[in-house]
Amino acid sequence: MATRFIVCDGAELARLWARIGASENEELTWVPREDESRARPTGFRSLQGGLTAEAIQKLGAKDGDDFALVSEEAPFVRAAVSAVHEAAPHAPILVMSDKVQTEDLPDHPCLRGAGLRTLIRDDVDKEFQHLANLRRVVELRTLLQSREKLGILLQPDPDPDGIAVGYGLRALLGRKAPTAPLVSFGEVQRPENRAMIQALGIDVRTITPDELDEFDGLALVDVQPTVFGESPPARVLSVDVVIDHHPERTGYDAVMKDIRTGYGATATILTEYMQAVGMEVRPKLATALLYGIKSDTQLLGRDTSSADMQAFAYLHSVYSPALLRRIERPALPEDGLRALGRALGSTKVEEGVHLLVLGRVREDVIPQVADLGLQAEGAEWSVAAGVVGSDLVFSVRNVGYVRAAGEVVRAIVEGLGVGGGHRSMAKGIVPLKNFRKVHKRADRATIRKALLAAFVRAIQSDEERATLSKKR
Ligand SMILES: [Mn+2]
Repeated sequence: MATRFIVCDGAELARLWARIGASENEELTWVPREDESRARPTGFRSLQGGLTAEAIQKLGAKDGDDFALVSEEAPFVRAAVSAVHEAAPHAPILVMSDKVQTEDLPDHPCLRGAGLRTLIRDDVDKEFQHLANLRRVVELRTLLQSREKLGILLQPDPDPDGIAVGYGLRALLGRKAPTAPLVSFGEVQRPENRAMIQALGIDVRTITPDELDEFDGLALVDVQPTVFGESPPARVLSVDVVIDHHPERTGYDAVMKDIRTGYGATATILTEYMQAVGMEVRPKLATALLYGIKSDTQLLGRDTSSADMQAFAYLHSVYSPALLRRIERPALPEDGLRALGRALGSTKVEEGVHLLVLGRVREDVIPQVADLGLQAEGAEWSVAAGVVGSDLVFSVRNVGYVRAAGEVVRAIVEGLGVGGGHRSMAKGIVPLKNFRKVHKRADRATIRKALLAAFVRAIQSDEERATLSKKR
């Protein structure tokens, strides 16, 4: 094992090091200050002859050994760097100091600066953050433990973040679905989100505001009461708990509120709670929370805080990749694959747009085909369209450096249907009767022609606008 030579400046720092607890492969040396010659700290030997290359040489460093210089004084560190460099030219040096900056030191090919007390301080601060989270959990548990039936209310058409947090809160409280169901005023609609609750086996009950009466406890997660319309039901204006990351709203009472607007996902708050109590996070729950963070931050893209990154990293060590794949890539039905085969049979990338028209398919096939379509050579945009019920539904993906997909889709569906999305993904829905009003028919060829023309037009007009605004 490589040896670490620890060179401490004075008795105080040597004792500090000794208290932290030296590792067995550390060779402890110190350079006494003027009045310290008899104050030798236990376990340390003094550097014979002071801070010189000869003294360092006598330590007998071999190839692969490291040096740490522990000091708050720049002259000491400078002298030590030179001495070590001369005696052991290839030995890496770690300078541990809160005051000495590496810029003030002589050039060295392999030197790194680190804090000393600040290293411990960072850990201490982190622990106090855990403690603050622990306090929240204790509050939560105390507040809710005597409630017979707790409603965990999500926003209407719950998204993965809300679902994961509801699921996680229930686990944190040690409850099961019968005494703490996840409820919502509007059912889970997006096919991706349905795939999530299916893969995880989570039940989200759709209820009416009146049905809230059956609960003697109410917790809102990833949502705040005043989101439920102009005049929300009275029951939601006075609740027990709100845990959220959306901008703080007023006009309601909550016994306990934990709103962290700097966070990209509420799932991050829940993950911190679990870390704070030292709860074992099972792969299923970790997968749900990880997916919640991933989808709310668009894979740690915009609006991501370092807290989200840390929670994500923590969850990443326990989640189930197989389960996540099942959520993100739901199994494609055979007729969906055949529809894809027909569409691919005559596929063509035109003006950077790869458009695949599937005909009548199950809705979750459409976004998956859009993902796939973007892999076509020359495609900057991928559009997958299909007929679901009485609507024409299309999913859009782009390579990211072109105009925002959401804007393009909004331009296309204007006056015809609904649509929107983000920079690189979007979705549009146009009722078939509206489509027929404009295009007479709604067969695959007509849909293809109409959508392609609309996309090329929308993308180009966006580009023109972009060029114009640049010129200005
Ligand atoms: Mn959220």
